Amino acid sequence: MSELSRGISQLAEALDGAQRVAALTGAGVSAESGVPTFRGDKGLWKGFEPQQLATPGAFSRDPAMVWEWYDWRRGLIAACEPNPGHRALARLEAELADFWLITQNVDRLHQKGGSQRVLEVHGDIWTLRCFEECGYQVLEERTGIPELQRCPDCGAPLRPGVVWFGEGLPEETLHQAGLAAATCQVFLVIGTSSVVYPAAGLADLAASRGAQVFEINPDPASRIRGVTVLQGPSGEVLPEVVAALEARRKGPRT
Ligand code: BV8
Ligand code: ZN
Repeated sequence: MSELSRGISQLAEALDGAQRVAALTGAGVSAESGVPTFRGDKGLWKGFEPQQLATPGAFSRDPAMVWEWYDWRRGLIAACEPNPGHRALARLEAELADFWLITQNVDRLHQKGGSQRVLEVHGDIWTLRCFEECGYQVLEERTGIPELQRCPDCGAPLRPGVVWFGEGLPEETLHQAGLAAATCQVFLVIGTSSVVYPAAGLADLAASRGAQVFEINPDPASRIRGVTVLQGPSGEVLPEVVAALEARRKGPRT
């Protein structure tokens, strides 16, 4: 039995016996849908420093340029469909009594793939809101809007509803994600380079409370002691994990 198949059956067994399960996903989960990752060779940040684009300072300095970069990304994402990894996570939510999906992704492909309970700790690219925080926000799913949009209530520029570097994460969402990580028995780290905090700290929190941590990534990055790595693309590994869990539940109780 290969290392990977051993990992898959270990994870299926752990999921089968857990009361609460939490998963943290990153850009790698959307890679097989065609959404470029942030730090891969064709990374979204290519040629740009994240601090150049994904910060409030960058937006106040040059809102049109930052807006254009997000509009380009929205166009990219709009052409992408959920992949088998997204769908497997939606099946996991249906199969498990208490499953929390925490995502750093802003593309909403988890929801498009059927997940209902998604904690978007870095916001989402389809919500626009007033840069001056006057309270205006709108769901804007049209793409190809190259020119900077203005707030209809106060005239300030509209910004994407994502969390930029140096900005706090949405409090209630982060609180729920922290609670899930602190009280789960199994924590999955899927498709993330685990470099961006506080999201990356959720796996440490889960491990510190005794959860079993599993990482699914072709290029594993987690530094959690005792992490079990399932080395492979999430679009292939996750469906096998869910199939193994479902087989355990259909077959005679072991
Ligand atoms: C905060 C939304 C405090 C926007 C993002 C200096 C200055 C300022 C801040 C800091 C600083 N030093 C440290 C910080 C903290 C900073 C941080 O952690 N920086 C890092 C870079 C060191 N964090 C913050 O600033 C956070 N806020 O700390 O605020 C505060 C508190 C209260 C009040 C005020 C302030 C905010 C962080 C959020 C930033 N926003 N995105 C947008 O999308 O444009 S971050 C961005 O990186 C994305 O959200 C992305 O999800 C996230 C993490 O990247 P990954 O998802 O992991 O993607 P990556 O490309 O890196 O990796 C892909 C992985 O997939 C790889 O491992 C690869 O192997 C794998 N993969 C590839 N293919 C597959 C696969 N896996 C599976 N299957 C495949 N097929
Ligand atoms: Zn406004």
